[in-house]
Amino acid sequence: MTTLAPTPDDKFTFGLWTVGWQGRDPFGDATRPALDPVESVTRLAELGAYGVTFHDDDLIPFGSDDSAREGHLKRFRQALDTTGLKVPMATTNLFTHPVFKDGAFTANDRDVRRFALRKTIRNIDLAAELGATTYVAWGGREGSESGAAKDVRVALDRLKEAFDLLGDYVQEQGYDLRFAIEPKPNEPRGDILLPTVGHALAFINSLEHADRVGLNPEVGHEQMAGLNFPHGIAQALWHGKLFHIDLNGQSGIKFDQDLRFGAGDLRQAFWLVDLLESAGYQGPRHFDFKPPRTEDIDGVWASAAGNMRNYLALKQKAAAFRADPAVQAALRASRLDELARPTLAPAETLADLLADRSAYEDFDADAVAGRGMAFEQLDQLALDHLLGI
Ligand SMILES: [Mn+2]
Repeated sequence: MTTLAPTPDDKFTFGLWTVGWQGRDPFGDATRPALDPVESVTRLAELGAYGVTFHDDDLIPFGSDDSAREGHLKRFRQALDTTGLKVPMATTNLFTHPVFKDGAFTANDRDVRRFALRKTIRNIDLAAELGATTYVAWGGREGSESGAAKDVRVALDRLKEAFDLLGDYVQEQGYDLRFAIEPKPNEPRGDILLPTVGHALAFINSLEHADRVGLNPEVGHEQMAGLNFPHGIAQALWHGKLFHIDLNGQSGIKFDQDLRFGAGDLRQAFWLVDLLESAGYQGPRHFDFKPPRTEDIDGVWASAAGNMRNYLALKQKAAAFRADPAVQAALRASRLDELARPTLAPAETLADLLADRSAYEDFDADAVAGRGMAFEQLDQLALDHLLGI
């Protein structure tokens, strides 16, 4: 067993809002004091992280004047310089201030939409200056609680308008920056636009700067909709759209738990790490979790460290699973190699298929139906590896 101690080479990143969450929820007040972003940067660097990410308001409280803004940024830049932590991603808070109660880019109020664009562009400038190459867009309040309140087709026009304008801006400025849309089915709105990976992938196709827009899927968000997260990630990879990823834990269909990665559905976490590592995903392994409000500050850092430890442990388990000769035999028994073969032979045509009597007229469906797939044996081997048997 090699070390489970993370290093910057592992590309682990954390949002300032994760460790900085004070534990305020819809039913209770904060259980922890505010955390200075400088302390977060310092502690995360000590734990072995590669970088930090932020919403504009995490770093610069909403409404700060220019001199206060510069003061916050100066301290943050100093902390980055001292620790060597990177800022690979940034995003905009378009959900906390009451002005965004009906959304931002799709708010019915036009002046709110214009303000949201200006707020985003201002933080895009900062993101580019700090070296970020991904700009995440989570449409937390782009949605509704009731039917007539939101004309969804028109709202999607406005959402496209926003991404087209932001793409124009980034292109005009010459920034090396791509957008990553983060789907979520609900919470805080009753229903949110672009609720799943699939909805967002389809939407991106309609954008003027489609090449510059991809996804930032979050484990818990897909699982809140009962979906298989590794399947969603596999499809995002297949489309070349996995620009970034939010790792955390979720126990089934309930409120957005934001548990540390590895908590919640451990089997999906295993298959996710297996997928990311075998697919050669190069982006940051970004944790978007919330240390539960039961924890004091020591618990916050224990929770943060647990994310990275669990990822590295699952990476070891997945590598051992793939390298196991028994697994390789089981994969063949389950005909994964056959799935990889095109259904028509090289140079074979559709006419050839239609003329192939063995494919239809002489095909013995009952005999073929009798073949076992041997998936249970394969899956048990995975579970054995995961359990360390
Ligand atoms: Mn979440």
